[in-house]
Amino acid sequence: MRSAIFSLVAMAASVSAHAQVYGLWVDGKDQGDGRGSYIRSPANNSPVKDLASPALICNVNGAKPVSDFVSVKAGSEITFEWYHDNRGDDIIDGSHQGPIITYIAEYSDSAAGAIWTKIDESGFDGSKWAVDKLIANGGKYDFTLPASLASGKYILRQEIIAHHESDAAFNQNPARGAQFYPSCAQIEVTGTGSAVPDQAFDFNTGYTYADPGIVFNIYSSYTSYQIPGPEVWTGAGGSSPAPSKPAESSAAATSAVASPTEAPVSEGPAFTESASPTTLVTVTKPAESTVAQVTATEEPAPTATPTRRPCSGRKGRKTRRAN
Ligand SMILES: [Cu+2]
Repeated sequence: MRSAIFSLVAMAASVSAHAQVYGLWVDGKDQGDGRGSYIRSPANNSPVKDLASPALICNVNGAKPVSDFVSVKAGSEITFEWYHDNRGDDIIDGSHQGPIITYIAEYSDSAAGAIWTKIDESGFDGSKWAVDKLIANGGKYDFTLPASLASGKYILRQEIIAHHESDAAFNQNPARGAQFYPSCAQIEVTGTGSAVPDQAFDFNTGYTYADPGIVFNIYSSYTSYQIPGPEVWTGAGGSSPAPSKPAESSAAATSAVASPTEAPVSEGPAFTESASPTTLVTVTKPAESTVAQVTATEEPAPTATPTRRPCSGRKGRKTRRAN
């Protein structure tokens, strides 16, 4: 059914404006290229948009263990280092504004199910998005691993959610929708803590198209943003109380946020839909035929809204087809 909606029109080699993770730093120390060794790296840097897809958890290939674990002490500062096409480049297109959220789960091969706990989040602070800060910081996003965390193997999952096309819900308009960039790293935690992350969050059921932080119109005026998912875990203990949501994010989303059911309709005119399908589904493996990773092209330049570039346009660089 999904494949009937999509089309294979957009075959052009994709110079996308997306992002993925190169590797981790621990307490300021570069852990080296983690792609395919301790990062369950996807085949490319394309987003996941279908909330029902297993790829929402740890991206395409995310259910496959990789060989290595990064050793970290509980309480360490961890950095995910993101990039666009090459390490240290422009990181991600500036249009891809949105939050950066980090979760942890006790290690499992599949990483699936209600096993996740949120340990860090950064959304919109009133003037800047987490993604703006990520770009300004050369692709590096830092957070602190809870000091109370019990030792053992875990999966750390950090995601960018890009909101440049999320005025509509993906399940109502597959050409649009929030773009998720999940990245999962395998770590082994040492220390004497005993806290076990226990939020039991499941991405495929916990993230919904009714979340105001998932269907969000970034082109409206807004002063706050409600980060999706649970509150940051407070069971971590540690030396200081774990922060709950920042005040700005717990405030109700502004009226600028259209209600999920109305968004696709009311926002329609602002983004004229292309008559030609623009999304390519790559079925990566026969066994994963339900894992439809949306790749390559995204929304064509909205004919009625020339003010924002869509995913693609990167100045002075290889151009990609705008179909
Ligand atoms: Cu993108």
